[in-house]
Amino acid sequence: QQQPEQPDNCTQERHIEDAVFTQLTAGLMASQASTSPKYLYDTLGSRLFAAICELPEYYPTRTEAFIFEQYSQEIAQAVGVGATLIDLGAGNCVKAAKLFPDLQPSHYVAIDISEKFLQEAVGGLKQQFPHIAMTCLGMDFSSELELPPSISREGRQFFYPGSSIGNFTPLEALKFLMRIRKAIGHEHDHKHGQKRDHSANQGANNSNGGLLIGIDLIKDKPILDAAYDDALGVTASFNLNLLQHINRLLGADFDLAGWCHRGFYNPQQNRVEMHLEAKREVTVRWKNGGLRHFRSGERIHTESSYKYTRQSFIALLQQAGFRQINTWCDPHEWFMVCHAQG
Ligand code: AVI
Repeated sequence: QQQPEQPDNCTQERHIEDAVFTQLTAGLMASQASTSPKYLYDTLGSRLFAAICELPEYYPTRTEAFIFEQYSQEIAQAVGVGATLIDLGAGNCVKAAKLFPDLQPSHYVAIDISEKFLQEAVGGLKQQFPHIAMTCLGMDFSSELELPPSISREGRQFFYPGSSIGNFTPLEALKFLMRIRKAIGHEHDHKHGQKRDHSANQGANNSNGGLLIGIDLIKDKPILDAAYDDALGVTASFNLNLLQHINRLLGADFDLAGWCHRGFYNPQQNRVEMHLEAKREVTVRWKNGGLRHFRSGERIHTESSYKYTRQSFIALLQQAGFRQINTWCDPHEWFMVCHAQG
């Protein structure tokens, strides 16, 4: 019998390229032009983001690090030792590695889009922590979180630091939290193939899986404005670099000199917005005859970064079915680390 033809790697890559082309051009052609924030992260974009994390104005990285250090014992108690620590968007794995001495995970699973980059980072960690089993998974966890069966369902602790959840809308964030909760799974469900009645189990600690997550909190507008529009112009470069990336992806002809960065807090929507604003009238063209005309002052919305109050994020976790929520903040209450049982 003839086997159905499997798509080869080249065909799969072409499908991905087509999907990127379709998504990007649809965003650029919309009356309010927008692009997904994921296109901010080409190689240079990732380096510029690392530089942002060092800026005096960008408080989230160092504030989160302070909370992890200050409350390491309490956090370890909530998470529990010997877990399978699943790092979403692991990057260089530095944040998770700092937790290893206190959390003592039995297995560290690093997930990021680029598996190659992960393998280098995890390679170094294996030598430092030879007693911890380590796995690298290259996947886009924002769209699917089905983990291979080799990752034990017992004691899955997801780690999602850096307030990255803020780059989802609150509704997307809720769906993502629900997906994490489903991926935490329960040994019982798995063995018996039945769903638990979660409503009847509220408050009962019958799962040792959970989520450790960093959340940026609502604060005075000038602090947020400065964090996303720094004096050195690193965030501006990070935003403008998106146009170079789009030029490569679409064969487009964005001229960076014709655009400027806007980054500000929008208190009506509880979010920081990043835009690129046309300094004058421009027509941008890309391959296959596509084009878009921008008026002077017209903007492309490139990123939203939602901020929460302690209560509003706890409510979101509860809505997603999490329980036994612990929170830790810095003295100014600028940032929060949460642990929730799945
Ligand atoms: C990755 N993410 C959590 C950052 C944020 O703060 O929303 C991305 C960023 N954009 C501008 N500065 C930093």
